Amino acid sequence: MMDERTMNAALDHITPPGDAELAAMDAWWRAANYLNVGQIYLMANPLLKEPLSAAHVKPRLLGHWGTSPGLNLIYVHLNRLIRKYDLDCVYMAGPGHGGPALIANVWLEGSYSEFYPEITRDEPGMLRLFRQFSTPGGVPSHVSVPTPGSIHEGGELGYVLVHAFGAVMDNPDLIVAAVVGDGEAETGPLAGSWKSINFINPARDGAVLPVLHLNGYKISGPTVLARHSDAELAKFFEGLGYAPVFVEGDDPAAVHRAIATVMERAVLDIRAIQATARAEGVRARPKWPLIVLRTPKGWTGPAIVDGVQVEGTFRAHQVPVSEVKTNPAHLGILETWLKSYRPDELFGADGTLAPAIAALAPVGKRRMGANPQANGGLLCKPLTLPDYTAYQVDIGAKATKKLESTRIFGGYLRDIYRANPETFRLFCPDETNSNRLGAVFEVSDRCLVSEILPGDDHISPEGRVMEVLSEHCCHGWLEGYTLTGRHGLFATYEAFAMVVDSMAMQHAKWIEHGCRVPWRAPIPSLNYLLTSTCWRNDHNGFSHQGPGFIDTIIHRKASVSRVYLPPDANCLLSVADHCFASRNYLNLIVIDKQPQLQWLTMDEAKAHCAKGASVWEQYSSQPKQPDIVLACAGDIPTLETVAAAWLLRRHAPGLKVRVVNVVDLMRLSPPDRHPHGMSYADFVEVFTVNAPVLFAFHGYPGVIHDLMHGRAAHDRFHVRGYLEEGTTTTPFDMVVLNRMSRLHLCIDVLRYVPGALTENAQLVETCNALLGEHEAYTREHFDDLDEIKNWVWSD
Ligand SMILES: Cc1ncc(C[n+]2csc(CCOP(=O)(O)OP(=O)(O)O)c2C)c(N)n1
Ligand SMILES: [Mg+2]
Repeated sequence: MMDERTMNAALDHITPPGDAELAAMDAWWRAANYLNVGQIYLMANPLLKEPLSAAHVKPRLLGHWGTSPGLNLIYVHLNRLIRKYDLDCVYMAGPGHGGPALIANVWLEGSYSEFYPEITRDEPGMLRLFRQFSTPGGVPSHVSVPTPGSIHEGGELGYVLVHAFGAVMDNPDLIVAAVVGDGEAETGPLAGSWKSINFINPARDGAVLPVLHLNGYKISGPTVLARHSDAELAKFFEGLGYAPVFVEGDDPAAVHRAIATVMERAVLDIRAIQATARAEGVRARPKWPLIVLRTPKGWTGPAIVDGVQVEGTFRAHQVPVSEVKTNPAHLGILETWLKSYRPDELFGADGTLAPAIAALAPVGKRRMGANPQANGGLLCKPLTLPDYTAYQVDIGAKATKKLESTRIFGGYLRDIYRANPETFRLFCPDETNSNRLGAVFEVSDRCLVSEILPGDDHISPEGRVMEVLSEHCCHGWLEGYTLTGRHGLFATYEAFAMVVDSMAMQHAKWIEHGCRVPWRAPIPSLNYLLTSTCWRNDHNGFSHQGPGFIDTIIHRKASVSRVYLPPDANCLLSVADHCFASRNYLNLIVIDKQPQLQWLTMDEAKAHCAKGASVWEQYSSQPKQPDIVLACAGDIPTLETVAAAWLLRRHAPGLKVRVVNVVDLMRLSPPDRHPHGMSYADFVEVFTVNAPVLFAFHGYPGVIHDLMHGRAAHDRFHVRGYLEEGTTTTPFDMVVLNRMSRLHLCIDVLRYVPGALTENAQLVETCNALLGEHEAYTREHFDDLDEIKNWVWSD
């Protein structure tokens, strides 16, 4: 922690900008505000060379003015410090709806025109900049993927801090200035992410400078934090471990002066904290600076419209003066507003920025729009992946050995950590041990930059296993980490992955859009390992059962969505190796952590995973011309399916059964809907032309029907899966409750194969009797029948 002496020394170094520099900075701010308003309103006459007329105004007025002056103010002050201290700085706008603000600034600094040469730095370019904003064929209204310097869209509010903190992990020189909207600060994820400083090690990580922007309002109401006094806010943030500093005002000159000093001090504090930690080691959690900025919403915009106060109120949130095309008074307000920025002082007659203002921009990659950290694929180094086959399981006689597959995978993960000491992290809501991944602790501790007690297990500030009981933090940090070009894995209980459904959806949109922006380099995929699955939460019960995250991923664009259901350890290793080497995907891997039968040798697993779906001849009674295909995807469905095939061999030997396993779920899609979709020929090879298919699936049955939509074979697929039945019970009871047990599958097979029911009536009785026995036994002995529990394959 920085002591008072260091702090004062930092203060001594502050040299506030002089009057001339402040005047130039104010001019930059006015220019950015002007460009903001221009983007929202104008489709012609960008420099107001003619009197403003209705014809110059866009027919649909879109965009958010209210947040923008604050975002612009912060931008120009960061620029000063970037130049002064040669900072490696990225800007993240929590209120990403302030898209026109960021676009204005990157245009002013010149980076925009480098990415988009047609948007020149002159009058024609300015006009194109205005015309493209929020118009058909143009650019979106938020700080979206096409915005240079952005790795945070901020459309769905709440994630700016987690993205910022993820970006600075293992990025010692990076500072992310993260603007938090006061409305955004009310969201659960944002409110839950202040704690991220407990996981930032100043010796090896960079720093986040949060700027809480209290403009007082969200869309049409006040914000909670803005109505708290400074004294209350100081206590709140001090309690969280920050050193908050306050800037407040509505007089531009005074605010410029105040924020310049406060921001410079914050940067020096950050540097002092880092210098101390880097020289002396990390002794305690530093008190990181945090700026609270109170300025009016829609500052410098129209004060009063139609007799109603707009500036400084919620009414300034979006377009503060509307119906400009049809209301001459409003047109007049707009013209006066635009002219209040004195554009003739800011831009030459040709639209180029006045040299004294342009000189405020940092140069080259230090410009926030050109910082490669915000195009992290450029900085990305491939992971050094150990040979995954070295961790293979010797399965012995097939399907006779039970192992915890994720524990095997843990060994592989440990060695990925070892081989990539600065570019790989595991993110997990304190379930690393529970998920059987504890081998990573042989190489790295859990990270905590706070008090550590003698009894703590593998906890240190140097740790790089990120355990925080917040799925939002885990997901958001990993997003920030991968968006800046590094690699990782989010491992979590299956049911609680749905806590971050929406984050996954937003990130998928980002990646997908990124694929269509030519200058965005591919980033490492976001990898999920879901364990503790719905089928094996017999100990936790119903609340812990929910396979719906699969639904979330399959509904994302085919270019980014990948879902894998490895049935055993060797398949898990093969799938994971593929995922870790990939770019620009959301890779979902689902496998339970409990001891489970091992089906395939490593060579078989490799071949199976390469195909994504294949016939398991070794478990089929008649793989060539079957009466029925028993298909499965997921570990427990695989167990029930193979056990059903085994029962059928014994009790209905005349029945020809083919067992198929699907490890890559997207193979089921028609090839025109997903790049992994099986061709018709491959599909027929696996599922035959016309045999009925009984499909045991890990998740909700509708997923399979959904994926298969468009295949001619749809009608002959009968899917069993999770039916939202569960409780605290035995493992086998879970599959019984959901009617996916081997016994149910056997009865279903007889129903779907013509004539089989009459020929094998005895088997139906046997299955029903066993189901009855199961019911009675479990209710009496609280355990599964031995013949179920101890079942292994035998030829
Ligand atoms: C999670 C989420 N909920 C709701 C919205 C809709 N929304 C867009 S802007 C906004 C108000 C934001 O207020 P604030 O964060 O204070 O931003 P600013 O005042 O700077 O515009 C809301 C509720 C959203 N974008 N994201
Ligand atoms: Mg606000």
